[in-house]
Amino acid sequence: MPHAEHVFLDGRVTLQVGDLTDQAVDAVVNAANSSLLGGGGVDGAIHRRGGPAILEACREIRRTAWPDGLPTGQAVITTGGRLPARHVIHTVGPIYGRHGGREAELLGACYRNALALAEANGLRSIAFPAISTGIYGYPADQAAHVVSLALSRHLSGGTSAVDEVRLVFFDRRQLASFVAHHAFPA
Ligand code: AR6
Repeated sequence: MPHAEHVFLDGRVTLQVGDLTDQAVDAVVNAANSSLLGGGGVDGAIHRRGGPAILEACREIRRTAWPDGLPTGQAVITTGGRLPARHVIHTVGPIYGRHGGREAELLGACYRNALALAEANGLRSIAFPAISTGIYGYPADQAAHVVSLALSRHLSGGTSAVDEVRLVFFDRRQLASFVAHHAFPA
């Protein structure tokens, strides 16, 4: 049982420390870049563990839907390959300081669009990493505020069939920062 401090929105959102690639959920979310062709951080870990089927599906998306790359804030879905998760939802977080003050809006869009895609595919459980807070430099305290507001608004709308959202942090310090700065209702 997760600690009560780590459970929000009537149990639909839980925080945990762990490796995103271990999560046995309907979909894990990849903090990708617009090429969709892999990178470091979570992206590298997902492709390493999930195997070549994920990259092949991403290449197909580039050939068809997004030949110029996936824009920041948008999301697409592929197989989970050999991951314990059935699917990967790839989204592109904002690079902090590179979007003329639209960073918060774009980070919120990543979470909203990933959830919308999960819903459109009949998925019920989803696990997110702390998008943009690694290589893309988004300050973790600000991200906690933006992400908790976006999830609160989306999930309290009453139309989402997603009933399990895991926010997975790589270490305890990142999780503690989120707990200190979130804006979930009490
Ligand atoms: N499980 C959970 N969290 C992780 C894991 C993991 N296996 N690995 C890293 N983190 P990042 P970004 C945390 O850099 O900032 C890639 O090259 C990490 O500590 O993966 O959105 C892409 O291709 C951090 O808190 O994503 C893009 O080019 C968070 O996940 C670029 O990085 C996100 O860190 C995207 O940068």
